[in-house]
Amino acid sequence: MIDAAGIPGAAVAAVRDARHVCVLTGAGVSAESGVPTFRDAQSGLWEKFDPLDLATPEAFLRDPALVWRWYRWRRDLVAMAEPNPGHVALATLAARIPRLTLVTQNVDGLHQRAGSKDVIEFHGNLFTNRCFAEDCVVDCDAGAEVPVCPGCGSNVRPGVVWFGEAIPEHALDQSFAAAADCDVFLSIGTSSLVFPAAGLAEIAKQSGAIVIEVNPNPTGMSAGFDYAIAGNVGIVLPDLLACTAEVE
Ligand code: BV8
Repeated sequence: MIDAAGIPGAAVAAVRDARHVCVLTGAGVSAESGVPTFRDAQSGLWEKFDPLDLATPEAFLRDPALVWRWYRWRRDLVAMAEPNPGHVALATLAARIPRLTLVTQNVDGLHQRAGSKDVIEFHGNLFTNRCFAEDCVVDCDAGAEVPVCPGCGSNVRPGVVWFGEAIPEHALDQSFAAAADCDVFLSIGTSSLVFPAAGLAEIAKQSGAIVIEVNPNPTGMSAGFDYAIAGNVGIVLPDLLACTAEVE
């Protein structure tokens, strides 16, 4: 049975009857909130920059002011964004099933603003500031061109995980454990290109979970999912939520 949104009935039943659902979200979940995905062509001034070049410690050491201009541009974009129906559906689904673990690669905080609790921020958060030398969260004058640590005077950086940097240990451990324990793994709005986040689906599959992808475009991992639902989160997730609400 395929329902109106193109969600296979067996996928709906798996989510509805799951003891534990683990969700991994990527930039595609925030696209309908007006936040460009990580690999969409960047707009305006940032068009000539590749995010993969800017989101690195090397870029920050080379030109901290440039990197801060990029992150401030993104902070301003996100500050104007609102959670979309996809974010809200995930927050609502969590209240409807026994256990939902939400792991996000996004740094925009929109899941939390939509009401999701205990969000695991696998790649950190855009709005926190960390001392580059001490690697601790600091309060600082974020308005300065390159904020400095009030404690040691080193440059302050945005509290995100850059390429080549380790995932925060707690986030990594919690996410791996949830992927290994869940009955259903939902991979939503991610190109599945960035590791170790993209490896969570395989951990879930190896552990016997039903793995489901939601993405309007096929990804390099689509063939490995039990269900690859082609669609935008703003449509598919509210429909999935509605289907799981239909009690027999
Ligand atoms: C690490 C924060 C080691 C910064 C980001 C194998 C194993 C381990 C590591 C690696 C490996 N192979 C390569 C690596 C290195 C690297 C990596 O994965 N590189 C890639 C490019 C190949 N990984 C790392 O460096 C990681 N660290 O491994 O450390 C280590 C260990 C110990 C000690 C030292 C080091 C760290 C990676 C973290 C990078 N930081 N973000 C910032 O945001 O500025 S990653 C960045 O990419 C974002 O977080 C983003 O979310 C993430 C993934 O991208 P997506 O979310 O998937 O976004 P994308 O644009 O690609 O795709 C969007 C999708 O949405 C598309 O598919 C589109 O079709 C879909 N979509 C669009 N609209 C919608 C939609 N879907 C649904 N609805 C819609 N409406």
